[in-house]
Amino acid sequence: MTEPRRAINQDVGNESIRTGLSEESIRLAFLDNLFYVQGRFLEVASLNDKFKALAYTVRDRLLHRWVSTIHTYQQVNPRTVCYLSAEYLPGPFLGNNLLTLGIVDSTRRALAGLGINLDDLIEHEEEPGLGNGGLGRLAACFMDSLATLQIPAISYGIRYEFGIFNQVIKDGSQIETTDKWLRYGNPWEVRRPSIAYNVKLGGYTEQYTDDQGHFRVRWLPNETFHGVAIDTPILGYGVNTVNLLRLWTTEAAEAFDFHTFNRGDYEGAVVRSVRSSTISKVLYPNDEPEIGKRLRLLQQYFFVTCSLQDMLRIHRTTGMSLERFHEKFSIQLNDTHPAIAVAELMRLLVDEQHMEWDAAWHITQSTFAYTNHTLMPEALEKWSVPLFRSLLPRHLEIIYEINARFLDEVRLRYPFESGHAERLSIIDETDPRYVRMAHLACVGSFAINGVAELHSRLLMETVLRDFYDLWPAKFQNKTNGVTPRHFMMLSNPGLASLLTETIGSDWKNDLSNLRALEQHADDPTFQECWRRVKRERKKALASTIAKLCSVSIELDSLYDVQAKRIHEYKRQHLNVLHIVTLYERIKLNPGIEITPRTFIFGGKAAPGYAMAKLMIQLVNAVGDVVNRDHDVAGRLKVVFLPNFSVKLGYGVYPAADLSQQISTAGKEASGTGNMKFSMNGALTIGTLDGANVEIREEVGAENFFLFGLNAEEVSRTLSEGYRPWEIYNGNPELKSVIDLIGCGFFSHGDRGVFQPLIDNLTRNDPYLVLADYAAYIACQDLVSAAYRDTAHWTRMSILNVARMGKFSSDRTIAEYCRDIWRATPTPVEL
Ligand code: F58
Repeated sequence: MTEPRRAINQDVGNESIRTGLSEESIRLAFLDNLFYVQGRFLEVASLNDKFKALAYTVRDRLLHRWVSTIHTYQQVNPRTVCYLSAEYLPGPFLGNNLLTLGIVDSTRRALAGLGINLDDLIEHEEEPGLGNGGLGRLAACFMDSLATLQIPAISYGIRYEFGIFNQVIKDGSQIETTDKWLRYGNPWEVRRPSIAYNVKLGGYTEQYTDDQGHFRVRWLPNETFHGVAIDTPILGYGVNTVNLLRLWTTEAAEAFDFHTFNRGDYEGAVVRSVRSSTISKVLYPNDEPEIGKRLRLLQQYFFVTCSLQDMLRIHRTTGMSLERFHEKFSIQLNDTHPAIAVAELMRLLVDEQHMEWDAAWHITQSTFAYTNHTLMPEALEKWSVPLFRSLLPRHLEIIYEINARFLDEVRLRYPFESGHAERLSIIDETDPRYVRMAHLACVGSFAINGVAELHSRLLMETVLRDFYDLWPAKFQNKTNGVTPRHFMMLSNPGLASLLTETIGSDWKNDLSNLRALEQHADDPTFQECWRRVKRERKKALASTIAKLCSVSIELDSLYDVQAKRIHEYKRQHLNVLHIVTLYERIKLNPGIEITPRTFIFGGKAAPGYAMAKLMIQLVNAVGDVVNRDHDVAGRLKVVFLPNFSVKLGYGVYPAADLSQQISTAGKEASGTGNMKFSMNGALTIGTLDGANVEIREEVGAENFFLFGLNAEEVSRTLSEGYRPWEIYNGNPELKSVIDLIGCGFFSHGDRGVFQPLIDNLTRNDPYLVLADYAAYIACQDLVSAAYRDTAHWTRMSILNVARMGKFSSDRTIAEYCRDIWRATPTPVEL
């Protein structure tokens, strides 16, 4: 039996086993945690017991740095960035924390000494799926960069009990199941019962005059509950800075409502407490906001009020006057989901702190900055005024007041023009009236930014044009980035080692140093190593695919990957049209020379988005036929990887040869998957959309496969009366592909299954799939030819990686710090 007692309170050499980083300390700490936290001996411990024992061991070391960080901040009182986001997708923590602490190797050896394989424990971890896609993942990349750049920051959000649903593919269709990520406990979080705030809801407001004769308003809610903080430490790479991910969970203010209980309504009392505890239960699995979802507005208000109350508490501890709140904090609104914060901060300052309106408004407008992530008009959040009034009556009054003052300013600015006030108003005056959250965010913020150059320009020209005319200086661009720690070092250690051997390790903290690779791009020996790394990752992905999809794939085929949320504007169906085109070409001409390809898809569809679900069905239906057909064996395979996640992404990005970024130009705000692929040596086939434009600029047009209409051509085509039917009839290859799908060839003769999709494409085609089809196919033919020239392909792959420096989230965060937050590094000594 392994002796845990040996470990208790022991020091190893001059290290404490709680904090030491040596192999011996880690091994003893592991056994200690296994026994005293899990109550287990090694001999009977399950994989999960071992995972948690290691996680606690690592967490101790994080907490050590956390204490030092807090201590430093207490002394320095630095300016602090507060990131408000309804979503976070941090991925699994274990591997990353080992990496940032620099103890991967010592931990591996410590465990090996106990007969445990570290990779099994890393693989075991279930990730928090607290987000839908790009927006939540961006927030996680930002946390890593903020900590690595030593910027004091708190990321606030919601600790959903159930994250994004698990996707199961049954008979080719998506089935959703509950994500019970907390089932076996979460070793990374620290619950803070003493950091709890009241959250009020509903009721009405009342005017009164206070003792000093001031006119005031009070809010008399009909419900109150608690938000409690649950913290996760976020350590920067190679530094001691630990920032906070502070997520709020709901708790009934009382176990149950005694007042109601005493009146004999036991059930009513319990129902109330159950109702409030549902607020942080589940993440909305949509990639568009759902108008009228009461619970969603509740969630937004819930996490915003807890976060602002928390900032006010922290601010009080600094001894600074309330008038200087905006000097201490800069608050970033991650899209409009937390935009209610503008009204809530006003309420807290005016109603609760009894500040004058103008002073409070000055603080509010100096504190907030707003990031927009979408141009799609249907995705701009708005709440009906009646719903808003029923939940947040005081906020509605405050918004009306903000709006009245704002519209006065607008009328002064445009005295003779009609229409501006109506278009800019925070309230949309249609029946029923709506609160436009993007307008509230714009009015309440000192800075507004898009997430790629094209997106920021289109924002200024289209959805926020009137705001841009009014306040051009507020507008900025901050092109997204992703963290190279997660998406290169952690997920592609083979590539990371090769890079470090070749150019040294400076690239890890400054990705622009990858440029030094350029001089090796044509070196045959280096190219050989480069291909070996890629091949290893392709092999690993092949075995994942064999396990998850029971499909065996050819290692030498071109891995052609599209992994992202399923949406018509992202055009997974355009990808399928290409697959069917190749399939038909082989069937018609079996001897045809074709570059062998494996098409890999991954991504979830919103449960209520029928067309997206049909697109998943189409991928699987085509895959079923293609993968079984002996005529194409060895040349085409199609797989749909179920339940795409950050963790699966770690296996996918490094293995890809080709990255599909084929959205309709003008629709994808930025994209970040495009960066992850390219950073790992995949070449991109893409449109001039989002950050693709800048990726192409950086890597060079000759190393990027561009096709399709640009954003201006897209809007012109649509406004001139687009007729997809004519394109369908005018292109025989396209027609025969669509007809093959339509005649039931991929659906056991059932012509009905894919008819809605075909009708949509041939009659309506809002995302111009058919308009771009011919250009896409021609471009894919170029890809196929290019892949056959191995040395040239490898050169392009190397140059892609070498020129990706711009797309590190460290660069993005440095720009936010400089241009928006005015935040500077605060180093922490241990
Ligand atoms: C994404 N938005 C953009 N929204 O689509 C993508 O282009 C961009 O790269 C990324 O943000 C980061 O800037 C996105 O992921 C959501 O998932 C929201 C979830 C909640 C409802 C509204 C959409």
